[in-house]
Amino acid sequence: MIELHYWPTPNGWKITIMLEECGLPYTLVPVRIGRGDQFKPEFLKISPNNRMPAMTDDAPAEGTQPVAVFESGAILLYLAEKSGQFMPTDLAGRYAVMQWLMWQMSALGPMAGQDGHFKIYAQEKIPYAVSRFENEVDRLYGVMDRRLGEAEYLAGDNYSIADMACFPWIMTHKAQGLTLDVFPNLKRWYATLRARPALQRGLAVGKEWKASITGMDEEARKVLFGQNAANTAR
Ligand SMILES: N[C@@H](CCC(=O)N[C@@H](CS)C(=O)NCC(=O)O)C(=O)O
Repeated sequence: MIELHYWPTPNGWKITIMLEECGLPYTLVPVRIGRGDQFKPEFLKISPNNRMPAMTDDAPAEGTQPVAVFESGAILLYLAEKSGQFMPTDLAGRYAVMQWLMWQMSALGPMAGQDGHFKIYAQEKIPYAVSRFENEVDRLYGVMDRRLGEAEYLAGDNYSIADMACFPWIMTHKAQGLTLDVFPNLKRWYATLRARPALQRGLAVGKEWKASITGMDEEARKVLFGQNAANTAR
């Protein structure tokens, strides 16, 4: 069984979306990132970067030992391999997925994350940082829009883990004060994915946990911001 260490945030949703899409059974372990669960020694054993999501599989396809995986992109690849779904088997198709997945992990996710940080969470609003990340996210939306003007999905004709990785980071556009109206192909893709029942189930996972922690409260701010090597080596 897959055990997913999870909190309902964009990087977490990528995995619940995939699990719901591919139908693999799973259980959840909540990682209350605003309360510091990401620093617990038992979590660090499977996720040395202090970040969720992370997963274990006690019934892997090979060997008898459980397999642990951290980094959402790696988890998506693992689940695609285990389920045999949402990843083409031919070489060109596989690398079409892989390149857009790497693009999400290295560009869209981190840049949209920083954009959200400086616009929404930072108490001091720094104009240079706000415009730097907003411009970069705008550029990345443009890249995606051009790609989705030539293909239905990011990797071509078929919905894949690359689309699942990107979706939650496009979903944040309204909160970040961005619009999809100027990106018609991206808007079409977004609406198509939004209508998928499995994706909606994935987004609903753990919704009720969030209600117990009121957004970015003082305690969460202390835990999440200002981390460095010294204060995270517990
Ligand atoms: N590259 C990582 C990023 C994971 C990540 O940043 N997770 C956030 C939540 S979306 C987290 O665990 N934050 C806890 C913290 O900042 O201490 C991945 O894609 O898995």
